Amino acid sequence: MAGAAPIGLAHLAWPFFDPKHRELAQRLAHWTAQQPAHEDHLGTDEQCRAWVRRLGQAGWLHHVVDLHGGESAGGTPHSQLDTRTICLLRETLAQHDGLADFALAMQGLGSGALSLHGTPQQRSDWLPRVASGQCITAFALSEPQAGSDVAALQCRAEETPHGVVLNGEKTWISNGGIADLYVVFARSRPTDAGAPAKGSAGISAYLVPADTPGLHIAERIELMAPHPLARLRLENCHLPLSHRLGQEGQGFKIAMQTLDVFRTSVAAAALGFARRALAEGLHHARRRAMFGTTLAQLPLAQAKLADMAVQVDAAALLTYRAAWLRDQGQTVTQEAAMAKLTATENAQRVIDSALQLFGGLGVVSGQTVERLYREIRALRIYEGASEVQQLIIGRELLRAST
Ligand code: COS
Repeated sequence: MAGAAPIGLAHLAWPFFDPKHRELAQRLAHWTAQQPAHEDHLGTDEQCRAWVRRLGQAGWLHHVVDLHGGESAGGTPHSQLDTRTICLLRETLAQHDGLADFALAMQGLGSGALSLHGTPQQRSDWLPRVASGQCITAFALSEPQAGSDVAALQCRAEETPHGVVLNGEKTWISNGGIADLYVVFARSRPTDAGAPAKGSAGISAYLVPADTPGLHIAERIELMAPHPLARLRLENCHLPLSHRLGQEGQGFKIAMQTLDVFRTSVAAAALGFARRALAEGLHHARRRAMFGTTLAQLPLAQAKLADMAVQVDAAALLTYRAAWLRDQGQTVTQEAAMAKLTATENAQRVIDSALQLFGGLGVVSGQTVERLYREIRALRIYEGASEVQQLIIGRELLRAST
């Protein structure tokens, strides 16, 4: 991390973590410091592929993929994924390079439904290659008219005894264009009248290899902080029924359970970006001469740094709580939503404050704080916008109080 003081690992002393997490975090910090960052000459797709390869070869992707699966005490699928480990991975990688975090996270999100609901055959067909970085995955849920409102999705799956045929459109698909495997959510169950079932009922999940005839990359989408992203079109994609994940009609719950795991990790990534911004702000304030002293000695700058530190720790506490609770086998729908909401919103404020401390330099292209400013914005939207998290928290509160 050229230009900034190294970020400490003091939070690892907090009781949320076990010795195995502390050991992993030390090893990861050491490995990450030796990796290249922002290899812009490679182009976004190539950078992303390179990160997947490196993360796979170093063994880190094994932590976002569950080769064996399992159940919680209540009998619902509960993968053996260790949420605290995933959070530490994302937090650390995000401090180094947003694309490194993205590459790791999308291997997890893209294969999350397989980790949770895959049959032994489906797991062995795909997951070892996902974990080694040889197979890139994507989670294809959103549609032009169904982003926050997943239950409104229109993509059709016609199941017959001989297979399934998919037709429709998917958009905002991370890894779209470079993925080898798409997990596609589509409406499979007709109502009695023969029309598609409404709402969350009747949605199923399917494994769609990238070379399936009829699967097209309709458009590549450019973001302000680039990562591979595309709109997909599915035209008469024929698949064997063995490519359905879980039971027919379970797709909505599979999607929500997958998001329950990875939303907490979005919070961790935001925390990583915020920690980096705080470190950059401190480093700069100590060195910037101003009014006969340094910026760091000015009370207003100290107040800003103090606010930044409080927001980082508040985000960290909610993030680690959600991760720890899930690792105890608990359902964390509300806690994950609280963590994502707080960590992403706080990170936006922390990064904005860091940029303000840099003054004009902060908006110069290529400055770390300028890059962080572009990188954080999408996290308040993807995997459930802040407003969706508020909706989830509100509903959980009302449910618990009846
Ligand atoms: N785990 C398991 N089951 C869940 C669940 C979860 N986290 N959340 C909901 N369900 C179940 C419900 O229990 C309900 O089951 P029954 O029909 O058996 O009662 C069913 O799923 C429908 O749930 P609900 O009524 O809450 O559905 P809604 O359509 O109201 O859901 C929200 C609304 C906003 C919660 C949902 O659409 C959502 O999460 N949207 C954001 C999606 C998102 O993150 N998009 C980004 C895509 S990835 S970049």
